[in-house]
Amino acid sequence: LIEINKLAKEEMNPELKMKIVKDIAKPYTALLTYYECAIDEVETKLNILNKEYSLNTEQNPIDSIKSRVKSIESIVEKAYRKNIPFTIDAIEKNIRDIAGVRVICNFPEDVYKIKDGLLLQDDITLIEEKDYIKNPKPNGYRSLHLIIQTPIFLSTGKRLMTVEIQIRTIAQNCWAALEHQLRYKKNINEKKSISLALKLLAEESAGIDIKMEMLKKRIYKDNILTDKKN
Ligand code: 0O2
Repeated sequence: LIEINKLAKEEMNPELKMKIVKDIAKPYTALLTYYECAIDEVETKLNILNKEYSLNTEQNPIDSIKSRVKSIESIVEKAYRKNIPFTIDAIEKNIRDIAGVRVICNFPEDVYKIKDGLLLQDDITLIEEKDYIKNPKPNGYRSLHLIIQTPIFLSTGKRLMTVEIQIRTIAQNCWAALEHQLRYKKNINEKKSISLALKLLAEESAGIDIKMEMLKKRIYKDNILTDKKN
C-alpha cells in the first residue's frame, strides 16, 4: 500500500503506472482468490453432509450457507488495528477470518451434527473452537465458531488455507443480525435498554429453539412409525 501510495504521486505514463500497481497487488489478488477456493471446498463439504444427513432424517440440517471473502479495506483496517505487518505471511497467519463461512441450521443439534461431520474429515484440521452456544457471550450472542484449515489443490501443489466457520440456528442468526445493528445506534441510554432487552430475548429464543427441537423429535418419531406401517 505504501508502495502504491508513493507511485500515485509519481509523474509517469498512466498505463505503465497501472501495470506497476497491478504487479504490486498481484500476490494479494492471488491470495484472495485462494481464499475463494477454500470457501468453495468448505461449501462443497457442507453441501455433501447436508445431502447425506437428509437420507436418514426428514429434514436437511442446513437451512442456508452464506460465505464471503473479507474485503481488502477490512483486511487493511484489521491489520492496522491489530498491529499486523502488511505482508502476505503475516496477514495469512494473523487474520483468520479472511474466508468466512456462515452455516445456518434448523435446530441446535444440527449445529453439532455439522461440526462433527466436518471435523471427521481427514483433510480438515481444527485450529480453534469457540462454543458461544454452550458458553454464550455476556450480551447473549450464541454461535459455534470454528477456525479450520483445509487444503486447496493448485497446479503447483497443495496449499493449506484457514477458514472461519460460524454455525448457528436460524433464531440465533436472526438475533445476531439484530444485535449487529445496535453497533450503529448513537443514543447511549437507548443502547443500554436495547442491550438488556436483547439479552433477555437471546435467552427466550434459546428456550424456543430447544422446544422446537423437542417437537421435531416427536413428529419424526411418529413418521418412522407411519413409514414402518406402510
Ligand atoms: P464482522 O464485521 O461480523 O466480521 P478476531 O478479532 O475475529 O480475531 P474474536 O473477535 O475474538 O477474534 O473472534 P470471535 O469471538 O470468534 O468473533 C468473530 C466474529 O463473530 C465477529 O467478527 C462477528 O462476526 C461474530 N461475533 C462475535 N461476537 C459477536 C456478537 O457479540 N454479536 C454479533 N452480532 N456478532 C458477533 P467481527 O470481525 O468482529 O465482525
